[in-house]
Amino acid sequence: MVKRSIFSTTLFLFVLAACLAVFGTPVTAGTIKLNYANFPPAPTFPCVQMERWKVEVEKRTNGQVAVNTFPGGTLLGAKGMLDGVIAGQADIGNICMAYQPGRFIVTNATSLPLGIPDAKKGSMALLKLYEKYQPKEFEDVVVLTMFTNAPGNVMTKVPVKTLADMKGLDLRASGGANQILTAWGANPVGMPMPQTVEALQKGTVKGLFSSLEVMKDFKFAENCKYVTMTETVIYPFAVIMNKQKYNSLPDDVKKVFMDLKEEQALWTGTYMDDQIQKAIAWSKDSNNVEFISLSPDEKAKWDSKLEFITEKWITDAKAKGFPAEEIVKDIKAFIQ
Ligand code: 3IO
Repeated sequence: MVKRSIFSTTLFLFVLAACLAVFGTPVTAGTIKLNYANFPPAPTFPCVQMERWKVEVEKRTNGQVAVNTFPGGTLLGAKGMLDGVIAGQADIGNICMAYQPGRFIVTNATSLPLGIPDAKKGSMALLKLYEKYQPKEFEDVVVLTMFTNAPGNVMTKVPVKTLADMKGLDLRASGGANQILTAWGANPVGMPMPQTVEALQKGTVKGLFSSLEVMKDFKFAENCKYVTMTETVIYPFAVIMNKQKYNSLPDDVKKVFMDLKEEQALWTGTYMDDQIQKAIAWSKDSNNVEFISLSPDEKAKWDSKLEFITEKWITDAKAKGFPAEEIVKDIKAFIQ
């Protein structure tokens, strides 16, 4: 009897030790539950990166943290995201800064026509810019990562080959991209990306100006049979966390989050760039989309229309007290 109980105690301790080794601290498993809100539908890149972050966090905290994700605006929508996270309606949220241009002066400078070549470089430049200037609009939150989409192109129901074709065309965009559409003579219609699905179906807009992965992820290729390659302008995004909630986390969890910040930016930029190639192939092969390149002469005309935009931004931002020239110089340096 005695011998047997010693055996079972030993076995019990052994199993416990094995559990600890494999699962870390089972006592606290999943005790920290975080709600993560996102505004677009689950298959789109902001939500794909959210699911990747969730998996990494749960793995790296040995299950100590459980992340509950809410895609498709089910917890917070595009425009209420930042205030919702500050108020604690969600612990974490993903914002597209172009939707509130006046609120994010520094980070939205990445939406100027500065020649950001892809999402990977754009994402790293955006994060560096944020780290350097620490803009005060993020004071009440903790930034978990930032990233951008890839440069925008014009996706339309009608072919656009010249600036004359752009004249008065109703195109959906947001923030800095709207200024660019205006400069090209189009009629920009501002709305967050998820609303574009209905606007295109109803015909309220004739197309949109954004990164091409949406041709596949939102199935816009079914409506927009033409793409004019402009490769201009990105949209900056941030993932933010409620500050009190962040401060309440154990140090080892905080470290996991901070260690993921740059890695997640790089992962998302890389994923986005890859997704663009897949969307182009899918649009051509399965949806017969025509891709239009501007001739060098025509391209020069389009580019010349944008020259004043950065100059004007510098004047306006300087008047508001921002080191505008330095910000522009930094973005150009960060993308090298
Ligand atoms: C975007 C926003 C949500 C889901 C997929 C997306 N791809 C590019 C964007 C950028 C954007 O918000 C926009 O308005 O073009």
